[in-house]
Amino acid sequence: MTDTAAPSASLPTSDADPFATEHLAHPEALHRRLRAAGPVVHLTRYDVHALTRYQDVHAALVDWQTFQSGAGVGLANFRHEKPWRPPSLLLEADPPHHDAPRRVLREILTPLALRHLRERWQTAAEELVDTALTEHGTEFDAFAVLAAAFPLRVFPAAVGLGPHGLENLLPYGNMAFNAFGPRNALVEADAHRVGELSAWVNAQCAREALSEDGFGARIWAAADRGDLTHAQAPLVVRSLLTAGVDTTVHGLAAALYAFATHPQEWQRLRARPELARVAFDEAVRWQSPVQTFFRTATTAVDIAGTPVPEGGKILMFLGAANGDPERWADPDRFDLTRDPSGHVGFGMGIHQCVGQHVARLEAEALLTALARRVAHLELAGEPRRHLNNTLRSWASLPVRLRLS
Ligand code: 8QM
Repeated sequence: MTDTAAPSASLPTSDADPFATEHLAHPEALHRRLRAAGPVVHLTRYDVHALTRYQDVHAALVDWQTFQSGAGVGLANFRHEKPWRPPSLLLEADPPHHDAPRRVLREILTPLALRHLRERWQTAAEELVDTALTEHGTEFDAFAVLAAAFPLRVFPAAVGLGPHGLENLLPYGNMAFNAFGPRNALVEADAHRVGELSAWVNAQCAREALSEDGFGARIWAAADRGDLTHAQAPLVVRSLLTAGVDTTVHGLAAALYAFATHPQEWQRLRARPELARVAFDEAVRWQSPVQTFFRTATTAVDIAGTPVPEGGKILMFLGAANGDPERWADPDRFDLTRDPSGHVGFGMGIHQCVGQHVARLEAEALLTALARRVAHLELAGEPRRHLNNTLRSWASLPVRLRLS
C-alpha cells in the first residue's frame, strides 16, 4: 500500500526527445511509435505525459477544467518558472480571465467582420502572383515568393501596422514558437535577439502605432467600451502579431507543398476553385503547422487508465492526432475529397484558433489566384525545412510551374 502514487507498471515510457533535430525534421516515425505504444506515454527526458491518438488529444483539448493553459502551453510550468514574456491573455489563460479577451477577438475576426477584406486580399494575391511570374518566371522558391510574402503583405496592414520593420515579424514568431519547447539549441540561437524583437513588437501594439481602421484599433476601441482594460489591449494586439504570421506562412507553404506533390489534387482545385478553403484545412490536417502544445493537469487525473499527477505537464501531439489511422482513412494522403473537419490543427475547444477565418481567407485568396494562372506545379528541387520546436516550418520550397 506504499506505491499507489507510483506510475503503474504497464505505463509505456520513451526516452525519445520530440524536440531533437531528427524528430523535428521527420516527426512521422516518432508519431507512429508513440501512437502504437499506448494512449499515454511517459517521456522520461522531460517527465511529461504524451498524447498522440486523435481521441485522447481531442478529449484533452476540450477538457479545459482538467487540462489548464494558465500554467503555460509549453514545457515551462509557469507555477515554477518565470515566462520569457508576460503570458498571453488568450493562449496562456483559463476561464474566467481568458473569456473577455477571447470574446473581443472573436467578434473582430468573425467571417462577417472580415467580409470587407476579401476583395482587397484577392486583388493583392493576384498582383503577387503576377509579380512573381514577371520577376522570377516559372521556377522559383514558392516559400519566399508566395507563402511568406503574401501574409506579410496583407495581415500586418489589416492589424494596422505600417510598412516598416515587418521583417521582424517572422523572427519574433520563430522565437515565440521555439519558446514552447525545451531550452535547446534552437532557443539559444535566438536568445540574443529576444530584447530587440520584443521591443519592436511591443511598440507596434501601442494605440499610436496602429492605423484607425484595423484589428488593432478595434481592440483598443473594445477597451474604451470597457470590454477589456486598457492594460490588456496591447497584449491582445500582441497575440495577433505572435499567432497570426508564422502560422499562416507555414500553413500556406504546406498547401503549396501538398499541391506540388499531388498533381491530381491541383487539377481538382483548378476545376473547382471553391475547394480552396477545404484544401487549406486538409493541408493543415496533413502537415499540422502547429505540431504540439502542452497542458497542465489541475488535479490528479486518469487518462485512458493512466494516472497523471496534479501539476504534471501533458504534451499533445496535434500532428500525430491529425495522422491517426483510427480517425482518418489513409491519413498520409493529401486528399481534397475527404472531409478534414474535426482536425485538431487549429486546436479544439475554448482555445481553438480565433484567427482561423483570417487564415482561410488568406489561403483562399492566394490559392484561387494561383489556380487561375497555373496549370501545373511540381517541385524543382528538394524542399528545405526550417526547424522550430513547435512549428512544422520551411526554409525553401523550389517549384516549377506551367502556366495556363
Ligand atoms: C499559437 O500570443 C498568443 O496569444 C498566441 C501565440 C501563439 C499561438 C496562439 C496565441 C497557436 C498559434
